Amino acid sequence: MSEEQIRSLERQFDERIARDEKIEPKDWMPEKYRKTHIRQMSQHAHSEIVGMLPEGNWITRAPSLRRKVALLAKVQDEAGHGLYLYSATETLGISRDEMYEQLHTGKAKYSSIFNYPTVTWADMGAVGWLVDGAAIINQVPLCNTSYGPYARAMIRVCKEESFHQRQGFEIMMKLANGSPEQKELAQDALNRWWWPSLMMLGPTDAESVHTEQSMKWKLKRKSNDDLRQQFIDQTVPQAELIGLTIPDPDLKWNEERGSYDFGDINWDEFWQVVKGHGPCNKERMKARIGAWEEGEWIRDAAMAHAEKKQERKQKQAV
Ligand code: FAQ
Repeated sequence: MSEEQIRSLERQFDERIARDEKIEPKDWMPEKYRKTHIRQMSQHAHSEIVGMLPEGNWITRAPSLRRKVALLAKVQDEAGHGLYLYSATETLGISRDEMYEQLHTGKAKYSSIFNYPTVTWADMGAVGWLVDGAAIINQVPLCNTSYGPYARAMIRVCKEESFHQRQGFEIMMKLANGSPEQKELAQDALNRWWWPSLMMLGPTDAESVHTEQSMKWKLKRKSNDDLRQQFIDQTVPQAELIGLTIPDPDLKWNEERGSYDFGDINWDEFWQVVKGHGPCNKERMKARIGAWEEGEWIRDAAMAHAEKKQERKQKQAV
């Protein structure tokens, strides 16, 4: 293809983005657009799959049948989200095996938030309320992202996330209105999950290397800082409603901005976790790599079965 032809395709592509048209797998797209989507979408898929681990830790210890059923359903939903997202990413020309390889070798990231431990039952409340709450705020704009398969996957994911957020908030509400010990558990979980939840929405806009280009391509519709502010403004009144205290002495309503001012985020901690030095990074990777290795026999068996079925079909056709 000549340079002139490429420029013309790029122009047409930019016009389609400006008209808010969805880009579909077989459409022409700039190589960087394809690669950026593979990066973000595969990391999103990995986050859903790794994100099953902190909550999976509590399924056998849920305090009642009702709580167990809800938690089990939630963790299964996260598996489903990971699978839609891997499928959507495959439409960009990368195989699932390559994506797993990138996760297992540390080439691909997954969300920092899943490298924190879930030490009490109240953490199931905090994860649902705060982590899924932040995930919804980040993902609702993605329902309108420019790449069709990603946008469509996000619509279903968001519907399920809203159930997740509510089940978490309900756990927190119940604990916060329970005995003094239960309230303390809820407050302790909020204290531990608040700051990592703010970090989860990504580095500040000034530090975010991808935001500018991703906003131009309408992959991202809102910046990391805007989403963080939205999350804080939405969550503070919820904490007040159930009588819990956000662990930030600098948190203050700013009448002029119509938003909360908040304290400094420990970005050193964030980057340490992203680089693999968080409290549970090693444990999470060990669990994922272990599952992949232990699952080899079943992948082989499924392939052998599919081949036999195909052979039988061919013999019958003769
Ligand atoms: N953790 O330039 P930016 C969920 C990396 S799903 C680790 O701002 P971007 C559901 C970033 O990748 C949670 N790394 O990047 C659930 C980049 O490095 P790279 C996941 C992070 O892409 C709930 C570098 O820093 N959600 O929670 C993080 O424009 C409960 C520079 O950053 C998604 O993935 C981080 N927190 O903005 C499941 C949503 N933040 O790639 C189970 C889709 C940034 O160049 C239980 N993703 N980095 O090596 C996005 O919206 C974006 O990718 C952002 C980051 C906003 C996460």
